[in-house]
Amino acid sequence: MSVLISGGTIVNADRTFAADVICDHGRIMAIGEDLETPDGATVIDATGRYVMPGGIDPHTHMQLPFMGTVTSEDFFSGTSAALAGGTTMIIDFAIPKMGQSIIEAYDTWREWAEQSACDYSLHVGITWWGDSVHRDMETLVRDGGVNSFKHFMAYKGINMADDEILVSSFMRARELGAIPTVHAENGELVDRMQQIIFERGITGPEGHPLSRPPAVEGEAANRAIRIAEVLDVPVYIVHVTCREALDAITRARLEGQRVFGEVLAGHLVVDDSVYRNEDFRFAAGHVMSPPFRSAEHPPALWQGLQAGNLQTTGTDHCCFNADQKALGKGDFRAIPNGTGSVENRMEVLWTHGVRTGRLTMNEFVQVTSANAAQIFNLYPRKGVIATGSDADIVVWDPDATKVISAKTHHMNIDFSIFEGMEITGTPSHTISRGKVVFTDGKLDVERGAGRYVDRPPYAPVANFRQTA
Ligand code: URQ
Ligand code: ZN
Ligand code: ZN
Repeated sequence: MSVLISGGTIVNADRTFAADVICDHGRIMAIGEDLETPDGATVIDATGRYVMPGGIDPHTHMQLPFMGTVTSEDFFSGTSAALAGGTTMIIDFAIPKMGQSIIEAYDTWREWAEQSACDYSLHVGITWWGDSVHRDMETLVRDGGVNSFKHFMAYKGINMADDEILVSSFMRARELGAIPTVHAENGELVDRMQQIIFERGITGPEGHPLSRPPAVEGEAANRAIRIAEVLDVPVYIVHVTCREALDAITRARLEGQRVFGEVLAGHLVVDDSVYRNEDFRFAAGHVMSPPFRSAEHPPALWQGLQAGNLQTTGTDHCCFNADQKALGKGDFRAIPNGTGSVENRMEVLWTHGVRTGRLTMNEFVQVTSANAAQIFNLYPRKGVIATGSDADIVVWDPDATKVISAKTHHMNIDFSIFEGMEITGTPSHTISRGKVVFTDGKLDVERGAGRYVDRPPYAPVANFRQTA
């Protein structure tokens, strides 16, 4: 089954050019001017449209058991929604319980993820430490296609990694040529602040951001970065939300350290006024960690993205419906943390990034796919329109408009953090593994059509550079 995309303008991270594209056997087979239509091919007229690599969302949580419940979005519904928004690959997280074998957790998530409609991969959480974790990290890198390990510096009592775990795991990642990633919030401080704020009688969602101020994130980001500096290992900070964390990343990068930062579409355009809304459902619908920040932070995050100090955009897609959020009525500490937007990332970035002049189209491709593909060693299989690359493509209509709403989105969540946002620029077609799966608003996805994508390790650093 082949597909010809004709008359469009290809936008890659490095350049923009007019050409047709032929896909077959799941790959991009040819790129050129006036290509002949292969026999029986599906033809997409992309005149006036942009042909770009499908998005890679490096941060999702489908089907995650968390805070006494399980996210409402499973791997099929979540990846289907991703495809409707032009994202053709997700990197989700296998998160072991304390004491659980990391291989067992990885196997569990691999099984759940088999339902995916698009390609996927898995970061693996390091939530505790022991000889078996040390050993199993190697197995996952060697045989499991894993080159990134995630550490939650927050969520005390659930899966928090203390400094001892960070040091052990970062060292091991370095030996294996894998990259450590961190959720940067000081979990001890959050725990204490939550208690103090709750005891002061602040029990509603407005207590959530008060218990996790920017300094809590800045401290943790800086600590993770400095640990990585001493151990001479790269580090990737997930969901950077504030100037304090961005400054820590920027400073380290200026010193030549290999530090990467991810920003979520939500944190670029939503601020913390949402938590002061008197409607519990609305305020709790925005409860995630780190929280949305006061209005001076989003412009700083845009600057970080523009300057290249933040390289990737994700969503931290982690959906809880209103009945799940209600678990925290009367105690903000029990509101399940998470919001959903895997379907909206590309259109929000285009509308608020490209159309405002903050990002060029090529930079849009960098921050929505190419950089993630390079950092997580998927490039050039993903993240570029090139002969031989996977046929994961989005055909972008820059003039199409829509209004985002939970009533019309494809995500399995009854709430949208972007409710009412006017969008200009959406996918007209999404192609996943060479198949057209989204056409002018209609999904044609298949459960289980996605494949696990191995991410090989980087050359183990120990091979060419000695630590002091
Ligand atoms: O912290 C995360 O990344 C997960 C568990 C989702 N929830 C959240 O509030 N960000
Ligand atoms: Zn997190
Ligand atoms: Zn997350």
